[in-house]
Amino acid sequence: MTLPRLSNATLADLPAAVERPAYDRAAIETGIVHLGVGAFHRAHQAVYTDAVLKDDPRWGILGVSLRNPDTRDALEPQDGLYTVAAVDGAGARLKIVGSSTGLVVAPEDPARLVEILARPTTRIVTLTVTEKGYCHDPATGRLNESDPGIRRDLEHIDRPKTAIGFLAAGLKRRFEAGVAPFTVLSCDNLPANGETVKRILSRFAELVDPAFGRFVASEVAFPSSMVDRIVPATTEADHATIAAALGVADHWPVMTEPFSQWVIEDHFTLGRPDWASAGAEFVSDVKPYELMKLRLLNGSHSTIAYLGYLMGRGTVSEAMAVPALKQLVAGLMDEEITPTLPTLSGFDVGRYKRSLVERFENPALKHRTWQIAMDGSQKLPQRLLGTIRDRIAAGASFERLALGVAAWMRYVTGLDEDGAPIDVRDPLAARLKAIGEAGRGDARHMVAGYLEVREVFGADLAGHADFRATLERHLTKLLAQGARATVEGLA
Ligand code: CS2
Repeated sequence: MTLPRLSNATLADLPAAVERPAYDRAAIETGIVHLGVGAFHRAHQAVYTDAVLKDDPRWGILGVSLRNPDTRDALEPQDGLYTVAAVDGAGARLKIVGSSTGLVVAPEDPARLVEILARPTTRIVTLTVTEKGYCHDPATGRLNESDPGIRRDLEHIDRPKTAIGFLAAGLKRRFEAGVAPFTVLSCDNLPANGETVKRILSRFAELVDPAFGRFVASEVAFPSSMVDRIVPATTEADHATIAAALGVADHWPVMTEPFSQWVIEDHFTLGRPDWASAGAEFVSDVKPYELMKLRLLNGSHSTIAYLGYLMGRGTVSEAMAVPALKQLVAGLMDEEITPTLPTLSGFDVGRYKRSLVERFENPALKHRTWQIAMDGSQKLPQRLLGTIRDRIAAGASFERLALGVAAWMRYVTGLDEDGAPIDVRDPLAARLKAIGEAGRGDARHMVAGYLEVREVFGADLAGHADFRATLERHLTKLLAQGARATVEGLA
């Protein structure tokens, strides 16, 4: 039997327990353009925004895909509506989110998107384009001027391809027309994401035209934000579960956890939604929140992902079921990460860590270790390497942190512990694999090769003898005895 499709017309037929938009969708205006309408955005910012629209309809979100039409093709026939399922061991809570005012596929008509970005009614441009979407050097946080996308966009600023190119093109139009700039709000897991995107975009703009560069650096607001919600990629099985629960078909539901957090610097030049009424926190400095989250949550996540994958554990909750790995993560957080964090008054870090363990153990979330393992070259600097730098500066140990890095080196060789290929997804995948091959199973050579990847490690860590020796020791053991024995030896 073919089920009818989720849409404005079928909203009224949904089971009573399913939450749905509490406002007139026809009255919503577009105030935000969002670049990167992936699962994370749809389960996070779009949900906070959905909650404010009944009181303030000015902040609907026009979603932009920078690459492929999949999201638009799935959601447009359902009027931009989709399900967010918050799941845990106790069950699922379903909500239909209606904050989308439309979906645009940038490569189909880049000039049109530039025109939308230039409209005075576009007051905020938000981004979740993942770490690599910033076309930067992850070790320094600076624009990578030899990135092919950046070079291309500098030549064709009227029809860009990259997120940085689109932001610049929209702002340039406004600069030329005397229209106040939109606020740029990064929602990616980068350190000081506002300052980082400001540095990258100002440099790009300067290369286009020095006067425009000064405008971006001085007139555009770039609040930093800390975003947190675990949102694994949706599976086929999820589609069936959601359809059974709704009685209508949703071609792209999003599965997530009940937890959600958003901490934002309150610096918006053309206004903003009252996201605080939906639970977001506005602060003057996001840094302590961001360090805590990137290091404790994401640092542990990456460590669990590489070691768990190598142990044959498909999901984070399965990896956490290995007692030695769970213990390793506890030691990593308590002994090596927590001492590097600034204290936040009124914040209970012990409770935060306990809740992280529970979140990682959530049995209903099928969060693949392979998914988190992606793009490690872009993630390691802010997740593990900054913490290692702080530990080195304090003369303190970094054994478990370095094991996470060694496990990444083992993983990106592209062969698992049974000799089967690993589908390594990373902008540097080919180079990383070649380094692994050239090392011929010799940990010393391999570590030396990987440390040469300066855009990840920087010259300081590459030249640190103790860091190098610790990596060699861990990698030797990972290669000879496997991840499980290595973790058991350290936990
Ligand atoms: C994860 C994050 O995929 C990953 O690298 O560590 O997406 C993580 O789930 C989120 O940052 C949680 O807020």
